[in-house]
Amino acid sequence: ATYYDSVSHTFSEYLLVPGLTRKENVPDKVSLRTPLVKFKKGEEPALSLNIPMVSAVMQSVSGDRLGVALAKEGGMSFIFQSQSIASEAAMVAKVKNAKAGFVVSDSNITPDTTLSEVLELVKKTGHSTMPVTEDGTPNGKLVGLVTSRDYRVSRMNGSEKASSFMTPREKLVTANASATLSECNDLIWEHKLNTLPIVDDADHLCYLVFRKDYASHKENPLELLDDEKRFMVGAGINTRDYKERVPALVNAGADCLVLDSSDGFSEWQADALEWIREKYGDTVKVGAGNVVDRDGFNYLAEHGADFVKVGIGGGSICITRETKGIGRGQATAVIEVAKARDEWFERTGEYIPICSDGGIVYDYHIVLALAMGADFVMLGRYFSRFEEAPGEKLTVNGAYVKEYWGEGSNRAKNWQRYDLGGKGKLSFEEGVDSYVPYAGFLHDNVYMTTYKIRSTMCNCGALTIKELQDKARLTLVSSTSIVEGGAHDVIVKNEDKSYNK
Ligand code: MZP
Repeated sequence: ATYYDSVSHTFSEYLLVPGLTRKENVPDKVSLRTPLVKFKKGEEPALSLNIPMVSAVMQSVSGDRLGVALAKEGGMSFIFQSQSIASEAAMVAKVKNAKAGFVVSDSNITPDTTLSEVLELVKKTGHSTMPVTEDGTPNGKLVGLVTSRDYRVSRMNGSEKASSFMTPREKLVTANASATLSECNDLIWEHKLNTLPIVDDADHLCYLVFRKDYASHKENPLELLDDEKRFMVGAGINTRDYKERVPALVNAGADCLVLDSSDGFSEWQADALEWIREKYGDTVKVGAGNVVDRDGFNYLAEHGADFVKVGIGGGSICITRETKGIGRGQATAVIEVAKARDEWFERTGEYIPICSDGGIVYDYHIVLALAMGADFVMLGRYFSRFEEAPGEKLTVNGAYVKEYWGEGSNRAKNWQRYDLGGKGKLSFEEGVDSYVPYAGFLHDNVYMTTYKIRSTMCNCGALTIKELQDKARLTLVSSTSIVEGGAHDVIVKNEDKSYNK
């Protein structure tokens, strides 16, 4: 046997030591753009992500609803492969066909339409809106409302205080209680932003909540709807039925595929990669994994993987280490594979992104993973808590929870993920079925998480992920200093258990 010289570590055993924060290091200026697939030195990757987060290839995580919500934020879902080929392809197609917005037009809408009538329509669609006028000017004849699906119906309840649910990306503009529709239009157009009217009762407009992510360069909101842009979506495949599954997913419009396996250092994965390359050349993008060391990375790189996924046994629902005794501390795995990726780049001029998969518990773990060399992270538990995740929302002991089950649990019946060429069924469980605390809507959580990532990057003096990787200084911490890192020796008032998540 070979023994490694050092122990393997998890994210919680590391901290970043701040670097010089220059004046330009402000969160709003940080770019989280990152490559998704391999590219040659001096070239741009064919696919990139705007935030370094993808959702896990899991039944309780990546359905089409979450796929749309995450794509809107600039990340990507990998639709789960432990379902029939037809239903996976249908989910992919649903994300690809989802529209960012749609027009509600009503013959009753005229320039004289009252605000409460407009609000009724807004409520009916339950979404954020922007008025469309015939000639495209604020005071022109109102012919419709462009609504996009990213606002929640609950926000339409006029009794809520707007400030209680606003994110830092939003700002309140107070309108006169007797504001006319055209006055509202003026405000909306002046700011060219997405807006949601808030009423104090059914009739009186108190505020408009503006979001800063409306395409401000678009003069005509109708343009937002035919816009050729479609949401990005990925899809999982396995090493058994890829000859049928891949063509169906490609036809459905999947942007990127990934081999979904707990241990990807295998000839089965090499066969699947080679088959895809033979049939599609480089036009179909496919990631492979999971691996935890240099040899595993090099093997998948040699067989043409577009990115490589890292991590065995670190997932929150995973019991692989306990049942089979295989795996490696996630931080150590990422550090070694990142080194292998850099050596490969030096040797071949080909940059193959790596994805740290599983074991992210706190938001800061994401920055650590990036600093250690990951190009993006894959998360299961994190996304399973959101409204858009496929799991059932239930109450347990008076608190809302969502269901979250592992692909290695009996419930998922995903034997293909653990397939070692055996008889085609799960022989023993490698995952558990669980509950996670319900955490609301994806948008609000991802916004906060990415804001934290940007903030930490500023502490490290980095405006890009590449700069973070180059500049980051990491230190191992003792178990006593981990205790020191939380609130300690005080009685915390109104403890908010989520403050450090
Ligand atoms: P986490 O984000 O919940 O910590 O981990 C999610 C990752 O755990 C998935 O992306 C996948 O790699 C892995 N996973 C999924 N199911 C199991 C299992 O049942 C598992 N053992 O380990």
